[in-house]
Amino acid sequence: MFEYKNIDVIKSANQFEIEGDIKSVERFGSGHINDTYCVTTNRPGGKRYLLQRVNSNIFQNVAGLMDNTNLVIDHLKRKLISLGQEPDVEKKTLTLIPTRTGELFFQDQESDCWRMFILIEDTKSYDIVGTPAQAFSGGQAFGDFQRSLSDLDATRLVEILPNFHNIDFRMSNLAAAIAEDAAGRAVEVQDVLTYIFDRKDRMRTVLKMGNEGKLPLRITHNDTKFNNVLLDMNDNVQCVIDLDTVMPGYVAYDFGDAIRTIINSAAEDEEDLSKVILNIPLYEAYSRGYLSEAKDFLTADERDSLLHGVFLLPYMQAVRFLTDYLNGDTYYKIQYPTHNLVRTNAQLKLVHELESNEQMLANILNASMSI
Ligand code: ADP
Ligand code: GN1
Ligand code: MG
Repeated sequence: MFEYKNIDVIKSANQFEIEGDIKSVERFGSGHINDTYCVTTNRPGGKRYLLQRVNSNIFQNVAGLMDNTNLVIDHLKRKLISLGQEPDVEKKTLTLIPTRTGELFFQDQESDCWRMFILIEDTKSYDIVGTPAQAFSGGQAFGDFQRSLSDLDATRLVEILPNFHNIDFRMSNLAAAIAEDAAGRAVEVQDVLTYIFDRKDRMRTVLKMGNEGKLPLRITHNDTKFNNVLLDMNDNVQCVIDLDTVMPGYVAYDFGDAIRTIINSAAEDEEDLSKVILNIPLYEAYSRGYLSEAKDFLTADERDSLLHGVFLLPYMQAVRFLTDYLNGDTYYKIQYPTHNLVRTNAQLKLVHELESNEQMLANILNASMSI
């Protein structure tokens, strides 16, 4: 991949309507997909900005993606204003900074696309959740996000990554990766594949419910891992971020993906599998926070689907990491050659832990629904 020098990043940053002259650009955050930079200017007390190079290998329709982002942000801002929260609009939603020619993104000579947001100050995003209060706030954030978008016409959104959470699609990608074996790694992952294929029927439950017409398609976030919500310094909800995958989807996907990162006591790529254990108080807190916002709009079948999402999302994530490993690491950023395999095993250990505690997880979720 083409490596950007600071000077090139500054050049890209300068395409946007920022106030003041750029003092510095620095790498920021820990996402797996886009390259993110913090842009500081020399204006005393001035805003900082968040510049991102969108991963155009993954997002091939950047114009559609930016239209989606703009539409969603605009809808959320109008909602806040209608609730009398105008002064908080730049804190509680992302704000896009247009280019100096009024576009939503800038395409450079390498054909890479860049976009800019206001950097929301005095916020934190957590790769690993520490306290039930943080988990509760995260649940509120994503529940409120789904509710706030429930009256946005879904046909106005482009489906940016079709079949994103469709497990049949992910399994067929895995099968293709095994058949092609581009990196010659299939031989070393036979046990992992057995573990995955043993569970494939059960993991189709949400998709089956959807196909039977039991689950409404809603506008969902589709990347609800916990570092995609910003909390304030007191761990109250501030803002949902990373809107690249906002598309029609099932609520179980958002719920399951959030729980995937919250309930895991270890990092997504923990090598020591004995550390991948469940943090039940965080699960309970997220469930309560989410349902405090969502329970009134969820149907009975959607409520039933949530627990299936909890099993499905770490499983699907393992399938995706393993597919990338077999393909020779073309999708996720990696730090070392076996990174995607380590991630796969950590997700599957999580699936194992969830399966071993299924009844308790169900009981907690049911209790949270009746509060
Ligand atoms: P990726 O798709 O690579 O995950 P994100 O949009 O999630 O990219 O951004 C990466 C990280 O940057 C986030 O996890 C968060 O820590 C930080 N971040 C993103 N947007 C903002 C913002 N507007 N204000 C403050 N921090 C942000
Ligand atoms: C990616 O962009 P980021 O790091 O928030 C991925 C998610 C995965 C996640 C796993 C567009 O999310 O689907 O769940 O990594 N995003 C895309 O950490 O594929
Ligand atoms: Mg992110």
